[in-house]
Amino acid sequence: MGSGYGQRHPKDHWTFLRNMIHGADVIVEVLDARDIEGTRLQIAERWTGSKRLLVVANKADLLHEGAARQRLQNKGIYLSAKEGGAAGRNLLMRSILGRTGQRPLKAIFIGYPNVGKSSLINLLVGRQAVKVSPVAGTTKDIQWIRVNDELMVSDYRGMFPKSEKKESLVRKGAVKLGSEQEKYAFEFAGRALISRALRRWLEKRYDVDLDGAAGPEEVIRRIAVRRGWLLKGGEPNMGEAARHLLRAMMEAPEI
Ligand SMILES: Nc1nc2c(ncn2[C@@H]2O[C@H](COP(=O)(O)OP(=O)(O)O)[C@@H](O)[C@H]2O)c(=O)[nH]1
Ligand SMILES: [Mg+2]
Repeated sequence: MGSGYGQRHPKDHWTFLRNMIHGADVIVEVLDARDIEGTRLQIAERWTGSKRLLVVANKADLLHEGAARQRLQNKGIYLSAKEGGAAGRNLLMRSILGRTGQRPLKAIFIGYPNVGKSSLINLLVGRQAVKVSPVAGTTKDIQWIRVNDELMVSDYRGMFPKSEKKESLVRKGAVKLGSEQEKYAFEFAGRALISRALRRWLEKRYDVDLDGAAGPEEVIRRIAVRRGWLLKGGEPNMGEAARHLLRAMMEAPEI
């Protein structure tokens, strides 16, 4: 595939997505508000065309307080499936219905794994209509859900370009991690050494002082000691701390 898509997800998944896009009235592309550019599915945007596309930058609650928000293409919106409440639900509803006069309208939610597609659908429906999970890759099959007389919604499995590197998928929370957890926790700790804002956020989260930490290992060590994650002999339990750190990474203000 010259487009660079389709290898890690079998080709059928892209074909299926393309067919779904053709069959839908509105396509809601869910992005991570912390990485707008990095979580776009550009090929799907091309299939969609701009008229039917609604861009939703989700997880806006995780952004740094007062962080500048870039303008989204095509009157896209910032939202938090977690904290949006009734106002968020109304904004999403109005934005979808405003794309076209078609009624009932069929909207599909697409995007990277773990950006909050299922959570946004649940926000719309007002109950746990689809499964939400912190683990990437849980939405497997298609189901149309009726929100009301005007709107039917569905989500599709999380997708990402074939060319995307494992490191960046981990950073975006888009892949499940097995034995390499520690390695990526170290990478995250390393980013906290470069970004002062991220470091401050970690310090607050773990009530720990990270100033002057020489490297990622020391960041993790200080957190382990501060939180009492220790091995039998009293040595810091780096594995335990790394697992906690990876969970924190999902909620960090920068990814
Ligand atoms: N903080 C925050 N977390 C969210 C938000 N939306 C979803 N999540 C969390 O992100 C993870 C993935 O959500 P999910 O809806 O399953 O994503 P999907 O894979 O795109 O369907 C879950 O742990 C959700 O609780 C949001 O707006 N803010
Ligand atoms: Mg899902």
